[in-house]
Amino acid sequence: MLLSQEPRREGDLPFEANTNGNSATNGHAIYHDVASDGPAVPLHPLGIKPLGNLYLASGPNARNSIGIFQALPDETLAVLLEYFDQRTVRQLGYTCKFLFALCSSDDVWKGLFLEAQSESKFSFSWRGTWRSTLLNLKEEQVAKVDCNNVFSDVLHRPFVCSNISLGHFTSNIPARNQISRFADLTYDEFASSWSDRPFILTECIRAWPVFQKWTLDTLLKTYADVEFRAEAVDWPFSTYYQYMFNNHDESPLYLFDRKFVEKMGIIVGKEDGAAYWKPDCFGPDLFEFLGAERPAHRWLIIGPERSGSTFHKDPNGTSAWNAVIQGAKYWIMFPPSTAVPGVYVSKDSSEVTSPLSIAEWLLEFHAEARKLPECLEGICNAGEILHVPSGWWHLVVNLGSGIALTQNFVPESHLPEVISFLKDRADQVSGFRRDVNDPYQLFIDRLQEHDPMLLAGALQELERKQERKKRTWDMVVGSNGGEEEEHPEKKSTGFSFGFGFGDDDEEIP
Ligand SMILES: O=C(O)CCC(=O)C(=O)O
Ligand SMILES: [Fe+2]
Repeated sequence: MLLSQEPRREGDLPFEANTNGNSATNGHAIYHDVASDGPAVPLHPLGIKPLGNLYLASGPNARNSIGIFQALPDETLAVLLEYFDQRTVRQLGYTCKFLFALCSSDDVWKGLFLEAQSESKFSFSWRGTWRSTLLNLKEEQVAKVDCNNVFSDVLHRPFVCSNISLGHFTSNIPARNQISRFADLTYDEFASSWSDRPFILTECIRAWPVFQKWTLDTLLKTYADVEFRAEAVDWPFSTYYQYMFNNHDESPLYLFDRKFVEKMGIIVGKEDGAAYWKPDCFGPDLFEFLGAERPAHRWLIIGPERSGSTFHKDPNGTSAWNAVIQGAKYWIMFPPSTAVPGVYVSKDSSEVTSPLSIAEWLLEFHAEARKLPECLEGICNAGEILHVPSGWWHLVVNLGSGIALTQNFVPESHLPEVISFLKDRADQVSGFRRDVNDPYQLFIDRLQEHDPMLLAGALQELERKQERKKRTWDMVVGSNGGEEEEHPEKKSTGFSFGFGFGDDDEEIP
């Protein structure tokens, strides 16, 4: 349980400390998680404390004043709030200190803001929090209520998560976990030895013009009015820039735009005036056979410190590269069949459940994950590019504000996985235009048209794999009928495994 020390004196709240210039810690009293050696956490801006502090407190408990709501745990109150409209949340917050603290939760206001924007797009100025932005409140208009008799992990935890020091988790990477680093690789080296392993190339993208030209400030000058997609919203870059440098979100809104080439009017490829090009080492990308019908494949990624991507595998069995133009990213990666601590995958792999925020995963599971022999970790700095092999799990977090470019591709060595994915996981295929009805058949037809030998080889490889898998299964269940009685659907004759290439270990119980 998180326990923090009491404020040293009455009114030792950051907003007051800031005005009197109290500064060794920038006006923030340091709270320590005394139950572990975890990172220090500053005082909550409203003075809210973790529940553990209640047992040391002598004064009143604000929760005693919430009337009928006392019957509900904090978790339920937080969920209940999601059903209320703006006016109700605001007014409920004015009734007492505990409900003020609850109704000030910026997660709730983020939800209200996004809902309002989806109903009708309105113009706004970013004002540091979702609540102030939606209510258009200037700093001096924001109510500041001292909530130091509010004790709640539900309310305190997001604050802890948005203030963790990332360095605590991303430094001291054990030597055996380090992602390999090279200046560059040839395609032959990639194809023969590295298409199944993550690596970082330190020189390969330095010649890209965008590496010299793009910083957040130059992008602001050139593209201030261009709207980019950031999760559920399209914001002018000038607004997103303001948000980046003035937010306290546990999971900051992440700019992830797949139409950036068109929006920015840039050229991609090795031709005059190009902004950047595909690195040679990854070789041909077989989804190029799909032309305009290929699924979404390249993104501009911009985000502040702490933004990033929670654990996932890339879509459709593709591999990817991710190039950092400004900033630095911490990566933690696992091979396809690893059971990653804190990440729960449904039987058909269609659903992945993990802590909502990167910070929460780092706090709860990083130490355990780091001990797994399959774990790989690394920091990809500006001017470097990282390879994500097909099917690998990865979590990525920005260590500072930054810009990156990413592209998904299908190298020859992973063609079987991609064919298998499109065929056997049709319900999980993503990124294709709506009018592409049968991505699997389309890809097979295009491969047949452009490179029939390659297609034949991939299909043979899939058959061999299926045969191996069937043999393994027969060995596991034995050849007598005993098992078949209990699992008639798994009879060795007539039972189809499909290609099941990508995650075979997940499919054999
Ligand atoms: O830069 C990042 O946040 C990682 C992006 C990523 O993993 C992806 O695009 O699939
Ligand atoms: Fe990814």
